[in-house]
Amino acid sequence: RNSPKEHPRVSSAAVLPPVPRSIHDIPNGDHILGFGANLAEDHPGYHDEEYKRRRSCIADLAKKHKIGEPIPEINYTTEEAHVWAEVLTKLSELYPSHACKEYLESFPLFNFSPNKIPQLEELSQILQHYTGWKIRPVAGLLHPRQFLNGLAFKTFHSTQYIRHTSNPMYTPEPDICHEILGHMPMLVHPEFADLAQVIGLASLGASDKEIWHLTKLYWYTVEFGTIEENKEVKAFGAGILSSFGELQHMKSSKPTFQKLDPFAQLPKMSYKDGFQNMYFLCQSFSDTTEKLRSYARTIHSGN
Ligand code: NLE
Ligand code: FE2
Repeated sequence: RNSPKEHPRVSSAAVLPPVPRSIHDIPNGDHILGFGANLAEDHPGYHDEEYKRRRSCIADLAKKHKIGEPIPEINYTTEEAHVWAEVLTKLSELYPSHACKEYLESFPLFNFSPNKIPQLEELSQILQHYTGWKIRPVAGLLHPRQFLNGLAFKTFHSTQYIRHTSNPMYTPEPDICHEILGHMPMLVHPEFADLAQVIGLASLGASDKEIWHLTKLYWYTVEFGTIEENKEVKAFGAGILSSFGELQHMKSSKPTFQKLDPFAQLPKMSYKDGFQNMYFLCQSFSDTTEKLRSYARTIHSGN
């Protein structure tokens, strides 16, 4: 009577990977998606063999990293340091008018300098100090299940290579500039950190379909979320905050804004088609976190 046929939820749960009990149960080496080592054809680094070699060299270090050990230091080249300097300098012009107040509050805690690309280990220690979060290096875009599961344990999987020099103002995939300038200042803010963790906790033991929906919720908040401040739109999503072009686009008359309903079907995510056409506009982090929690309850009450 307990046969899988009569209990479809039981049978589908049986093929899911075991629910991780700690960060040690989450592999970071064998679930890399997206461009990975083989950059897609429309990636700016696609025709640059040296760039690809450099990237995979940095990615290999991430694969070897063991939890508890310091994150390996990268000796960034002068060319790489120039990319960082340009990205930091240009973005800093827009932050005062385009970034949410929580971001602006946290930003000075990091003492970012155009002269040096910050190392993930020092950033991880700053996060630990303020919100107890940690960074774990990863070789590329991690599979959504492993990535979201990491958030449950206050762990942020981060790439360590840098975007291609040909376009410092936009990259279709995460790189160190995106991780640092987009995510780190937000993750030292407790209310935002809770929001991210709620999505992570919901992902523990979720079905593949639920993981997909949570990935979209993550995408439209942590990556591309906007927030209303005194009737103005400000960015809190890392994908906006790390791109000069996207920040300007967000404030232009082009995109539309919607309220987020975590129960509704969410639009398809786009990685490579340039800027977002639509952003979800939040009223506050606590309000959005509550909405996400209500959705999360439906996942874990299913059986
Ligand atoms: N478009 C962003 C940037 O240029 O920094 C990266 C988005 C990664 C999801
Ligand atoms: Fe990101």
